[in-house]
Amino acid sequence: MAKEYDVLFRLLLLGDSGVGKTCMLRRFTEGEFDPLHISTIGVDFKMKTIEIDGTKVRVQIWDTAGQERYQTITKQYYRRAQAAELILK
Ligand SMILES: Nc1nc2c(ncn2[C@@H]2O[C@H](COP(=O)(O)OP(=O)(O)OP(=O)(O)O)[C@@H](O)[C@H]2O)c(=O)[nH]1
Ligand SMILES: [Mg+2]
Repeated sequence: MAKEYDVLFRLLLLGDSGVGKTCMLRRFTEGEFDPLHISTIGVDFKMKTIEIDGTKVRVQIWDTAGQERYQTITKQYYRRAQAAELILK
């Protein structure tokens, strides 16, 4: 059986509530856009495997909640990420 991926990469999405983190993630992983803004509760994640120069890279994207009341939860995910993307409006 072929290996599902060669490298795992953890990416964290950060930014204020409503800037479009969840929309962007859905577009990237599922190719869909839903204009509704349903605030993320705590943290959610999606995965996608892409091939770069023959290497299968599995990107695990953590979608954090922008609302301040979830900060104590979302902060716990910072340490485990290899990269973070800050989205500004
Ligand atoms: N004009 C415009 N609106 C967008 C775009 N992407 C997302 N939106 C809108 O912006 C809002 C963003 O919603 P979400 O993606 O759920 O926001 P979020 O950053 O995940 O918010 P929290 O989960 O609360 O942190 C939605 O109402 C979308 O319709 C874009 O590229 N252009
Ligand atoms: Mg969200």
